[in-house]
Amino acid sequence: MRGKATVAVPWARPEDAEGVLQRLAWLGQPFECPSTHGTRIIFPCEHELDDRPLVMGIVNVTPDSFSDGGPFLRPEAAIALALGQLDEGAALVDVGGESTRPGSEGVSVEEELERIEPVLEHLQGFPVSVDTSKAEVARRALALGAVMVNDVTALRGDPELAGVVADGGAYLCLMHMLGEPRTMQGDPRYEDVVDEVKAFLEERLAAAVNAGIPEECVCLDPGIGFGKTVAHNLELLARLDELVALGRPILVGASRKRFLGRVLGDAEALTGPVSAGVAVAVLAYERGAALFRVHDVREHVQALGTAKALVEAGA
Ligand code: HH2
Repeated sequence: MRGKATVAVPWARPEDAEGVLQRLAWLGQPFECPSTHGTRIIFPCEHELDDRPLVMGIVNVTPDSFSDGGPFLRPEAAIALALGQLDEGAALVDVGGESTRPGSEGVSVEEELERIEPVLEHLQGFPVSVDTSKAEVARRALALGAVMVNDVTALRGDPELAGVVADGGAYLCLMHMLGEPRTMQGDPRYEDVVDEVKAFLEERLAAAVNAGIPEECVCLDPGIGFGKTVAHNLELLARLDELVALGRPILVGASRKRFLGRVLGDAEALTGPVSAGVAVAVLAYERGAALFRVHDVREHVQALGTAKALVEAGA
């Protein structure tokens, strides 16, 4: 299967087929493929991910995520959240079982799988991304129908992960992070944050392609809040066009992050307001961002839909 660049989506319920096909239209023209488990729908992984803006709903199946840790640890709650986000217009949902908030310690493969497996099982047939850096977790998630791996370590965390993504024909998000979650907000320094993030993403994209992952399946993310001061985050967002110039879709994840609270004058803020995240998303869209990883899907879908209409009216 290596290098074949297909995404296999097993059906959960045949009656959902029409809606699922519509939601996955951005992946390209699907075709049917009989398998031992029944008919699977294969999406050619050739889409440029450029039908922007695309909203990715965050589903944190964790006890300790920075803004929503706890409430979605129960599978039923996480599933309801994901289905609600898809109803509100999310193009896909990003299911994660490990928090990467500043200071977090990480969890074992077993624990991560225990958290997300029941959720992924139920979401089969829906467009799901798995937020993990572990090859074993990604392998299981792809087997359960996930179409994207969102790796905050950009393939530096687990040497096996690139092969799993390539073999699974999955999309991949490569994110920039300085250091590791436990220590990253200590005292992050850059000569020029945009130049350094850009060089990093370029190098990681080349590494992914070398490992057999088609370039067309990769999106890039500056990693807002991952080893960055407020000033670094603002500069990255202000000069986003320089990252867009890399030629791959750019994903921005600013939703509820603490730098937003700090921008608004609360030096002790642990989270930022939804409205501030929406403002960032709209301006990032205007600068060329394609994907938006957010907790509050409805607000972002509405704001970005309006921004798109405005941009197109002026084109
Ligand atoms: N941010 C978080 C987690 N994963 N992935 C990408 N690609 N980009 C991001 O900015 C990003 C990410 C952190 O946010 P959240 O999932 O809400 O919190 P936690 O890591 O505490 O679960």
